[in-house]
Amino acid sequence: MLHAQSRTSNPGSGSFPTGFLWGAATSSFQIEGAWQEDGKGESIWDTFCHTPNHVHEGHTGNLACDHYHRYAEDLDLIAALGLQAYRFSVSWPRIQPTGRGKALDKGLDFYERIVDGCLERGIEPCLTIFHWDLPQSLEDQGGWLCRDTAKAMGDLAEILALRIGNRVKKWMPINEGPCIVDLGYRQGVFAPGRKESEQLVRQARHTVLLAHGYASRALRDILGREKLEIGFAHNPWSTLPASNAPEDIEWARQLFVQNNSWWLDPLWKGAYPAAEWEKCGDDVPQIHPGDLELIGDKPDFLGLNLYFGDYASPNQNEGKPWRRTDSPKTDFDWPVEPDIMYWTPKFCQEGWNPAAQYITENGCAWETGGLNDQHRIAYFREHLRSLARACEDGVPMKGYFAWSFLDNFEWAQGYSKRFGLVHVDFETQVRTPKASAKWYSQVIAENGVFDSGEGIVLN
Ligand code: GCO
Repeated sequence: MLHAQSRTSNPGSGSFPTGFLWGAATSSFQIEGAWQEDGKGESIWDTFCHTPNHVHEGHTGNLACDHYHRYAEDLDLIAALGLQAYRFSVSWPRIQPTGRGKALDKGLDFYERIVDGCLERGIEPCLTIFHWDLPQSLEDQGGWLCRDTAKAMGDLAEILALRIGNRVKKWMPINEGPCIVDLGYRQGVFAPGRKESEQLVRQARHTVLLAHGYASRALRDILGREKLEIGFAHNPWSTLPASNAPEDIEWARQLFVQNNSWWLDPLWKGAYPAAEWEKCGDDVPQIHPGDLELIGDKPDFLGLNLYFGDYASPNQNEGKPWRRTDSPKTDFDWPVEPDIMYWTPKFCQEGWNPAAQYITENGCAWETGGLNDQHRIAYFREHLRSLARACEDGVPMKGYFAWSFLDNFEWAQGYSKRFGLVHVDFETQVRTPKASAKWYSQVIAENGVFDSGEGIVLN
């Protein structure tokens, strides 16, 4: 029998600050389908799925959850569940088929309907500009190794600002830089499937940061800085203290700050981490004058996508972080470590002091229980309890987005991993809220986690 409870943070009161924002998240490629409709161009994920042996059993995003046609029903469901905010992304090639030039009205119309549909239902639309579905044509011209891709994303931000900017406050130009770069350009397990040198991987990271910078500048110039909350939705490598001993906490904190400095220092300190930079010798990215000023115009909030973490102690495993084997594992084989929700926001606050933080994603893939998904409920319960403690300790945590609203296309895993609060029958496209959706509605209504369940127990 395995229990997953926070190992190093005591259960707090479970209540959240007044005004805390509760939502759920999705992304365009994972739910929309309609891959060739209304002039949409192909994205690198279309190409990747259509190339044999890249995605589980050859699954594609061609239909996905057919959200492109069922968005109204989906927004009704979001409203019925009592969600206060909906985080979604736009498909760049649906707006600009080649990633450049005139925008397609039909593409923009679709996102305008989403934004207005949210507002009509009292839901705050929160927009991710780039959640990985890069126009193939931009990839063909160099993709994230090419500065022009970053500039093009600035143009896309301008297009969006002009059409729907007056109705959207929270924007996240980039979702999960590390996945774009490490999985797409280093390991090649995500689109576009490249396996580049470390130097080029660093170059890609710089371009992604630059894209965040250009997009943020366009939004702020057009819409006014004071009207916006621009965030960076980051998936940090979380190191957690193996115990509450001060030396373990300090060790985990140092490792965390070091491991995430390549991404977060440029954004919040306007510079790459000098010590890490020196370790690269000549294999550093090319930077143009002004780049770091552009990138370093601080985001208004840090978004954290948190799923699992590793433990660390200076006295164990030669100081190197390790993955616990005695924690329950989700269908993804990710260990369940509720401590991430306490320590990660705290370490981020200590490392970069963002003005605000949101959990922009958190959730688990579990088929166990089907619609009666008690494992998922337990996962959310334990993670939210830890998060409540981080709030009580003073982290300026403003909201939480469950991943995901719907079961959807889980990238290289295709439809084999279900993260949804709402079940999708991919044959019929019928949506059915799981027990976790109802449980989450209650959390939202009470602005806290007050059920009496304990831990996650797996037999
Ligand atoms: C991500 C993702 C989601 C994934 C989720 C589960 O940003 O990694 O935003 O697209 O589906 O993380 O792997």
